[in-house]
Formats: sequence, structure tokens, C-alpha cells
Amino acid sequence: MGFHGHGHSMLEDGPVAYDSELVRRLMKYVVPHWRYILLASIMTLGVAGSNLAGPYLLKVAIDRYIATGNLWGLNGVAALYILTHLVNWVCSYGQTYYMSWVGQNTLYSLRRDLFSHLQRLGFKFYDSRPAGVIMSRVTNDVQAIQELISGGLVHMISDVIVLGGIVTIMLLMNTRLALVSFLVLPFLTYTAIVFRNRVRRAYRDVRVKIANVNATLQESISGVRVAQSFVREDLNAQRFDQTNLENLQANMRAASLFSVFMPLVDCIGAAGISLILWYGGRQVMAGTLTVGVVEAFISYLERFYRPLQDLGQIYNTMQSAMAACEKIFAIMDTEPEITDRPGAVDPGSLKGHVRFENVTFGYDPDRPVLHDINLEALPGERVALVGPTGAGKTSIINLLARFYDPQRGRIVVDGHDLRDLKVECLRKQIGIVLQDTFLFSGTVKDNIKYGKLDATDEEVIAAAKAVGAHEFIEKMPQGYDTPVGERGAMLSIGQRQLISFARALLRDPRILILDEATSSVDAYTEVLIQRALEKLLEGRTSFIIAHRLSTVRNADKILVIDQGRIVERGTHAELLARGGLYAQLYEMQFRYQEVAGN
Ligand code: M5T
Ligand code: MG
Repeated sequence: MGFHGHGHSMLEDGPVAYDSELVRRLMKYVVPHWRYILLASIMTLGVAGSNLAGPYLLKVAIDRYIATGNLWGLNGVAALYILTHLVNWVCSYGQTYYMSWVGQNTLYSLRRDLFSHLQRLGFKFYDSRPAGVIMSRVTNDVQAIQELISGGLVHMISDVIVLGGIVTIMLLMNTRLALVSFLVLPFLTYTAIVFRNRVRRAYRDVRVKIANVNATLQESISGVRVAQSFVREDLNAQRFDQTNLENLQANMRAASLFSVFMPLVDCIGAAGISLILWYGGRQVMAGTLTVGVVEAFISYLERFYRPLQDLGQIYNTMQSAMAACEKIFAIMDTEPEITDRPGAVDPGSLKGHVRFENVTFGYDPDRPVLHDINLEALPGERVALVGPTGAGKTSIINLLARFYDPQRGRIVVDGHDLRDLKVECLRKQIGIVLQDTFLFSGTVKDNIKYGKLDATDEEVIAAAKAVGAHEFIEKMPQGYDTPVGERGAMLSIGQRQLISFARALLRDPRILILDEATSSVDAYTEVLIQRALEKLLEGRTSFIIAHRLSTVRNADKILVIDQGRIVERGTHAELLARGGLYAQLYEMQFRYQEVAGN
């Protein structure tokens, strides 16, 4: 239960089975399909009616026609009997079909809305939630609602009609016999309730265990390289075995519940039937009751159990659907923090003049990680950010790309406060190349075109050539159409970087943000990447979190960040001469690169 966006509490005694506010919101998704709901309701009446007619026809056949030897009448009833079953068949089909249609379409639009909402939510939302939990909202929780709509609701209606109908007909046919048959109902209801609660607990357990199996499995698959290199296979197998075994045991508990309760329900049913036989039979012998009525009663009682059990289920279905609704709407109610304010402007293209004015920011507003930052980058200037780990370099570029808004101060681009610019305009003018390049499954070409879908093949190739990626792409089995695998797993780290450079270049942003990769590549690739970088940075304002000596040296400005503050600024030569933190960093981080000949 990761989201507590709603006022109503789920703490009292488990999730509620009905919450009018949630149902009202859910209805917005269901009501558009009212025509199909109407059709399904008509079909439901047909199902219930034909269900009720069967036993009554038996009574008529036995008492009115068999007893009097009326062959024509008997033929008619026999034909009618099979007809009611045909009607039942057709109506059941319609009922299931139309309600599945409604359920599936609700699921479809709910998922669509949820997905597009999730896409708009800011980093802050994702910072605090594991991906698995969010995914389960879009898959499992939406599924739970669909189950309620497709199955639960319609069955509930037809179950109630059938039960009510049976009770009424029995009472009308013979009140005393009816009351005698109802003697077993308390036992039946009690058993059904006990069973329901036990089964619910058992299945909750089963769900938890299978989730554990999935989690263990997923972790092992994504970590298989590490696992094998640390020779953890046996240990992991043991861990998996444990969760797998627990899953087996949970399932066996659920299965044995069924194997106990189902025959028990049958037994109680048989007791009811024997009551009818015993009491009704005596009346038949005394001549106060007909055989047909006894037969009809037995037949009705047999049709009593299934709806009763279904009704026991509906409560669970509603409960899980409500819990799911609550969690889904809590996400939908989460407003994206980074949105266009009213009157936000789109100045078209930017020149790339960036200023930070007294910017203070913390991911948690109470714990600032950046204090009073002031900096300026003129159009086309190259700014290098250096500093120890955790100093706040990534945080500065997170603010520039407006993934977060600062708590105090402002960031100004070409004279516009970032918060006054249309988010789309800003992001279109900013290119970001991150440390761990993220490629998506698809081809090399798809990945280069990621930020500019309408790029022509010529443009793609030109961008790849400019950053020096063309050569190795050409050598790949299908050239630009070679799939890169999940997250680009088929490519080397250097290749991935070059492709991400091409991706950024194709987009042609005014401002470029680069978190330089720390992973070392071979000397040849290093030269390639450096050349590509020069090409990429040409004529753009750029902010580079620098790990290469060459990058800092060529920067127009170096900002040295420490503990959320800019502690030194200047050029390479100036800073070295100062003998401060930069000079120290240079000794530790960059010096050896000089020795290595970079
Ligand atoms: C600065 C904290 C981090 C550190 C401080 C990105 C990020 C950072 N932090 C968060 O709480 N949440 C976040 O999402 O902010 O971190 P940084 O800006 O990432 O530092 P850096 O980029 O200079 O470090 P590095 O290691 O990348 O060189 O206290 O906990
Ligand atoms: Mg960082």
C-alpha cells in the first residue's frame, strides 16, 4: 500500500468493499459503455429466468401430464425444457461477452490514462517509489478493477435474482415444505462464510509468495553477470528454492481448503435434499402433495448453492477492486510539479545565456544540497563543473534541465525565469548526455532518432559521421538497422557513448549538458570520443561535469563545487596557480591523465 493520497482510511478493518467517492470516479470510465451494460442486463434477465423455469417445467410435466397420461402435453413440456436451456446458453454468452467488453474497455482506458499521467510525473515522484510498485499499479491493480466489472457485478445481479426467485417460487408452491428446506440454509451460509475467509487468507498468502518468486527471479536475471562472477549460483539457487518452496506450500494450503470445503458443501446440500425427500415424501404418501412438487423442490435446491457461493466471492472481488481504485486514483491525483504556469512563454529558439541567481535547493526542502549558487554562462560558453563526489554537480544540471525547481533564487535563460518558459520549449533546447548512456531496445537508427523522430536517414548518417560513429555502425551486421538489445547490451560502452552523442547532435540543442563518463575506454576510442565531443560542443552553451583533463583545460570557465557551494572559479591556469581545492583535485584526478599522455 504505497500511496496514501486519499482521506478515507483503510486502517480500520482492512480495505472497504464500497466507497462511493471511488465508485463515482470509476463510473466515469464505465458509463460511456452504457449500451453494452444495458444489453448485458437484458441477457442477465434471460439467464436468470431460464434458470428458474427448468424445475417448474419438471413439476408441470410430472403432475399435469405424466400423471394424467397426456402425451401431447408431455411432448410440449419436453420441448420447452430444452428450449429454456438454449435460451440460457445464448443469454449466458451475451452476458459474458458484453460485460467482458465493458470490463476490457474500462481497463484499456484506465491504463492509457494512468500511463500518460505517469509519463508526466516528475523525478520527485519516482525518487521515492520502486519501479516494481508503480508497474503493479498499471498491471495488477487495473486488472482487479476489470475483474469486478467483467465478472463480479453482473454475476451478483443474476445471483440475487436467481436466489430471490427460487425462494419466492418455493414459498408459493408449498410454504411448509419450503420452510423445511430452508432449514439447511443457515449451515450453508455459515460454511460459505468460514470458507470464504479462509480462502481469502490463503490466496493472499499465495499472491505474496508468487510475488516473492518473481522478485527473486527478476533480481537474479538482471544480476546474473555479477552472480556468476562471484560464483553465487548455488547460493542463489538455494534462495530461490526457498521462495519457490514457500509458494508451493501456500498453494497446497489453498488447494486443501477447497478439497475439504467443497465436499462439505455437497454434504449439507445432500442433507437438504434428504429433508425434502423425507418430509415431502410423507406428504405425497398421505396424498397432500404431488410428486412433481417434490422433484421441483429438489431441483431448485440444487440450483441454490452456486449463486450463494458466488455471492461470497463478490465481496472479495469488490474489496480488492476498491483497494486498487484507491491506489490508482492516488497516482492520478498526484500533480506533476513541473508544469507550465499560466502565461508561460515559448520564445522559439534560445540563444543559450544561462544564469543562476542565489539558487538554494534540496531534494528534501529541509536539507539543502545546493546553497546560494550564482553562476553565469554566456551563449556558446563552455562551463566545466568539478568537485568531489556528492558535491552537488548533478544537482546543478538537474535544476538547469528543470527536473526540479529550486526552493530559493531563480535560474534565468535568455532573460526568462525557467518557470516562465514552456517546459517543452526548454527541454527541446537542452540536450543531455548522461554518464550511463541509456539506449532503448530497437535499432541503432531508432536510438539516434530518439529525440527527433522526423529526421531523415541522411541526417542520421550525417550526425553519426560527425561524431565518428559511422565507421563502426557500418561494420555492424545490419548497419544502422542492427538491433542494440535491451539497454544497448549488444554494444560496447564507448560505442554506446558515441551513439548518444549522435542522438544529442541530431537534436541540435542550444544548451548541452554532459555528465562525462568515468569508465575508461581504450586509447583509440578515447581519441574518437574527444573528437566527437569537440564536434558536439561547437557553438553551444555547455555544462560539463568533467572527468577528462582535456575537457577542463578547454573549458572557458571551471566551477569548483564542494558541499553544495561554488568554492572556486576561473580557468585551468588561474585555478592551478591559486593552489586551492582545484589544484588538489588536479593532483589526484587529472594529473595521471597528463602522464598517460592525454
Ligand atoms: C548532491 C543528494 C546526494 C548528495 C547531494 C542526484 C541526487 C542527489 N541527492 C539526492 O538526495 N537525490 C538525488 O536524486 O544530493 O548530490 P549530487 O548532485 O548527485 O553530487 P555530485 O553529482 O557532485 O556527485 P558525483 O558522485 O556524481 O560526482 O548528498 O545524496
Ligand atoms: Mg553526479
